[in-house]
Amino acid sequence: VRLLEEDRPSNGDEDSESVPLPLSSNSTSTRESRWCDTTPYASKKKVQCWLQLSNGNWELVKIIRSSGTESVVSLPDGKVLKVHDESLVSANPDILDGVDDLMQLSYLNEPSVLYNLQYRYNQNMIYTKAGPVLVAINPFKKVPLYGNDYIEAYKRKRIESPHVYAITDTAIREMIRDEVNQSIIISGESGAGKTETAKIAMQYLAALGGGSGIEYEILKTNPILEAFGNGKTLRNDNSSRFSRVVQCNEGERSYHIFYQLCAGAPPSLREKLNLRSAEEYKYLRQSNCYSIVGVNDAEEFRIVVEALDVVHISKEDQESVFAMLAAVLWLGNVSFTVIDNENHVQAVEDEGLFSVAKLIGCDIEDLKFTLTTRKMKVGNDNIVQKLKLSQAIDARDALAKSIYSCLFDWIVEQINKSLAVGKRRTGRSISILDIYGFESFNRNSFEQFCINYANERLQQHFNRHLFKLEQEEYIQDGIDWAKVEFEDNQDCLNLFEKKPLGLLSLLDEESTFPNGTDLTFANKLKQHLNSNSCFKGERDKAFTVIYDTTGFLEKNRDLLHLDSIQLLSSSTCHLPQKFATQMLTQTEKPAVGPLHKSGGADSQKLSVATKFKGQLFQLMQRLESTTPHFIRCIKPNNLQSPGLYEQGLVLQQLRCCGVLEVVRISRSGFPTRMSHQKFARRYGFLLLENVASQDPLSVSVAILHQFNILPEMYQVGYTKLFFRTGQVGVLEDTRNRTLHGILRVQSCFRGYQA
Ligand code: AD9
Ligand code: MG
Repeated sequence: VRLLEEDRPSNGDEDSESVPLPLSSNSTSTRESRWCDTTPYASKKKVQCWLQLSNGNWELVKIIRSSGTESVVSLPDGKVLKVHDESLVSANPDILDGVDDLMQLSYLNEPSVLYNLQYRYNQNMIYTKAGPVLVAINPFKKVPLYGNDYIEAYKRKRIESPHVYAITDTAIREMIRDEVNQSIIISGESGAGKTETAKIAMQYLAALGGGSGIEYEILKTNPILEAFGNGKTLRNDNSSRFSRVVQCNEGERSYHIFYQLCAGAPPSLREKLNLRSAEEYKYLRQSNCYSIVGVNDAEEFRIVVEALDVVHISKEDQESVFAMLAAVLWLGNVSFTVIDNENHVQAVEDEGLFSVAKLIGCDIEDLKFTLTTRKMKVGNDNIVQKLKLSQAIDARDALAKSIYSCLFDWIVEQINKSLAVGKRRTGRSISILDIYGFESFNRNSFEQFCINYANERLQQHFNRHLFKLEQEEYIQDGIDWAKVEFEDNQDCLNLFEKKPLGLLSLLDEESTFPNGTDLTFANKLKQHLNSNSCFKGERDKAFTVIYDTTGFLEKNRDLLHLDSIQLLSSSTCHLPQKFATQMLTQTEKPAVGPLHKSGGADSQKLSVATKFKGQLFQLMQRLESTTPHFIRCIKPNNLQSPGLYEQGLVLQQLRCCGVLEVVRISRSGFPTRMSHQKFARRYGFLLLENVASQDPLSVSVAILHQFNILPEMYQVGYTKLFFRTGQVGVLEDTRNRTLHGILRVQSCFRGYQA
């Protein structure tokens, strides 16, 4: 028995023109029926079960015999095995194959969830709801789910299958209905599809704006943001990154814009900037990768320039932007010679150095001096310290990074200005957050530390919100509900944020010690934090990240010298001057005054981690005042290849980003709910007495009695019935058996007629 007539999907507007859609199985309203079961393998009468194979994958097996502790099962390939019952996990009836909300599954266990997602994925149904959360699995190919026909269909509510369009539509409706700002929070691992998802959401907003609104203009600025903010990594050819100007791993690339400029700049610009091909710049050469399959950098450059025109960045300013990019590239080529036994250095006067001075608009002697010395305050005296080779390289790289980061901020500012011109503000907004997701590699460093910390904060936001929603629904429907205190990740956040003995405080403290090293830092953590269960990584066995503290202190200390900022402020060009001001406000604590007051006072600088934390708090504050909508992006394989679904990889992500947890948490309450009407309609025919004339609530109560559902296993709300996990399974089994019988009788009858 597959789809029964009454279970067929209803796309709302029945007589509306239908858009070609991928098959969507029994899509009923998302929250109405959610059946789950905590028992791993409850009934020996189940025909199908999940069995975990030695490679970790789950296989659907048929039970041939069961002794009570052991069962004989047959695998799809015909093999027959004897297994312990504990290794079997309940599988859902076929009717639930590919449901578009995981909450509709009778048995909510990992293999069932994995199977359901895979079932849909194989049919290009990459979106699935997990209750209130939208799960999106990266197809790594074009899927026929987008474009104007679809947008129109979602707008008119002709389609109800889960989609980014649908969630965006909900956000718009709620913004208007409740007059509350909305946010669409997209998370997932690198390469999982967050940026693409964000663009799809924007596409929907832009289309609703009729192709002329601010949303459309925002969409048009995408090439700029991607050129300056994205680069090729091993995980994603178009990865959103935040620091990769001076360091780049083998096979990866720096930001796209560098390669685009080198490949696409017209001759006059090349001459002005003394521009070479990408291969001639050390920063770009170090990773030994210059191109991306299927991408034409020169063509992309043209698109970016066009977009810069659109946001009204003048041709002069564009040239200044490109000059700054060239300055960064040439900075990487600046080299030093050691001049004494103490490893002190001098900058080599070559094309690199000259080009930097010219592009930044500063004196070459000043540049040489800044890159090789450091002004310090000792007591009341200003002294000049010569830099050693490694320090000079750090100073050079820090300058390159800062210029790039200021350039990025400046561009964003220009875009914002251009978008704001002449636009009426309605006062309400939808924010789309495309954030870097949890990362766990073989080796995890400071970057992962920051990224994962940010994700813990977001996770808390996610938890609080979803638990709250869940419980509010019980209260709204007036059921007897003792509030469940949920276990959140506050302990983990405390581990990061607690003062003075948290990861961030200890890191900052060690970073200010001249003699502090990554090792003394690691030892300090062990000494002070070993008693914290999160520190040991036992918070959740599914997710333990091991960080290597090598390089932590260096990355945390802001190596940009005030001398470098002063150099930029001495520039004859307006961008470097602006950047100098920008750097000062960013690197110093607010209390500290302007440039002239703080010469040499490096101790006043904020560490990278502290700045990061500040930005994170600002972000959270903004999100806190919005109604969030969550999208969890999942990467089905590490090869960026279509059609490949690796169960283990998907499962790990589902666990890490808390999708299964949302599901698990809902188990502790009354996760299955059905309106009185639906319940009465679905099971009423099983009643022995005639109830045709009765109201849905009375019919429902009669069903509950006939099937001996214990009072503590359900609650009757104003509009719905709420069940503990697994309760409806019994009813559903009976219903299926009965229907099976009816169908058999019918087919016999048809055979007889024929
Ligand atoms: V990172 O954390 O910024 O490194 P993202 O942003 O999660 O990462 P991105 O959106 O850039 O990943 O997606 C990676 C690639 O997957 C894209 O370049 C596309 O080739 C592919 N992708 C992602 N989503 C879709 C989609 N809905 N349809 C088709 C997709 N391809
Ligand atoms: Mg991205």
